[in-house]
Amino acid sequence: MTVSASSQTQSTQALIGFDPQGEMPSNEVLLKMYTLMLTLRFWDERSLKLQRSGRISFCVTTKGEEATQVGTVAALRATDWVFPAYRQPGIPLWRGANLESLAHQIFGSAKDVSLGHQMPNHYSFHHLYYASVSSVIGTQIVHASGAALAAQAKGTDDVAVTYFGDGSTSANDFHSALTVAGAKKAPALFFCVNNHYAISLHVSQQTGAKYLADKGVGYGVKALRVDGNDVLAVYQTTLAMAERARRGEGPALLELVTYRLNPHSSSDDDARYRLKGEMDGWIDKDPIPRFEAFLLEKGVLSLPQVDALKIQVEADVLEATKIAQETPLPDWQTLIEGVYAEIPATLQADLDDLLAHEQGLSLPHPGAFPL
Ligand SMILES: Cc1ncc(C[n+]2csc(CCOP(=O)(O)OP(=O)(O)O)c2C)c(N)n1
Repeated sequence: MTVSASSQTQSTQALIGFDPQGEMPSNEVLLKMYTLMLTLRFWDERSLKLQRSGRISFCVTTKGEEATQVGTVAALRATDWVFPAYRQPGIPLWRGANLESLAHQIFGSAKDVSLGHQMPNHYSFHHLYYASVSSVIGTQIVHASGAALAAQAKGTDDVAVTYFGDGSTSANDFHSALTVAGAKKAPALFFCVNNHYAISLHVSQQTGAKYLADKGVGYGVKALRVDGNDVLAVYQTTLAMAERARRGEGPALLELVTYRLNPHSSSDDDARYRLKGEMDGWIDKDPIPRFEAFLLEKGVLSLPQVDALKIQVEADVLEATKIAQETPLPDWQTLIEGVYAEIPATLQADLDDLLAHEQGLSLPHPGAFPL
């Protein structure tokens, strides 16, 4: 028997775009989607400025990837569990978290739900069915398969979803999660946000697969490639795959093809590895102006409304971060609380030691810096 080399590497994944005949959100929802995309953009800008001026320690942004968050969450139920990576702040915001709670988290203020124990941008919104962010690449993918199996066992028609990057498809957890979900037809949606980079590693060096979506095929998981910069294409495909999963027809892997327009994080210098000229084409595909043009053309929004919205959203972001910056930090004692039922004497002794030193250190409170 002879096997041709081409048949082994062949891919059937066409890029899915917006279908004008497909399911459309109401005008009210379209406006909410656009407003959230703008909010995310201003949130990124503000976070980076806060980090660069030393007011917060670190940040990851989602510039360019707004449609992957907003298009997916708009198509889900508010009670579908989400297991995020660190680039999905749009999910809790869509589900009703306010900007202030995100701001408290990045400052690690006394009003942060994790009291500064997590890195900035590593949010937890359990009441919004949004699990804590883990920095460890890929761990959340298995959690989604587990939650999907739980929904299946309970006989509900909930789906569980997870987000991860192109680099995360090389993690062991990707394999484990898709293996079990495929075998058990678990109602899970796997959103692979292909932003083309895993820090400095371009996706072309990450895998020999032609497309990341192709990886789903081997697990018996429905696999699709979607234009991740077209919020309506993302919305329509997510809706269709969620309905399919709710009917018991199994999981789906959606490769959302997009591009990271900022460095990996505030600790990264992307000038050292970006391919020359690569960014330009992607700036032209920026999901926000694209969606804005659509809404203007359809008469959902007018130009004066767009301008007013931008001013309002920017002001809201500024106000939220101002409040968080002026909020005291958590009490030092909280450093050692919340893990042990009874705090070990050695830990308390360490903290007492730290407090004794702190008297002489005069650490600046982030709120001491002017905005
Ligand atoms: C298990 C593990 N290995 C390595 C790292 C270091 N690390 C942090 S982010 C990252 C790249 C992740 O890339 P990708 O999954 O494509 O997501 P993106 O950051 O592009 O959204 C790596 C390797 C980590 N956090 N966890």
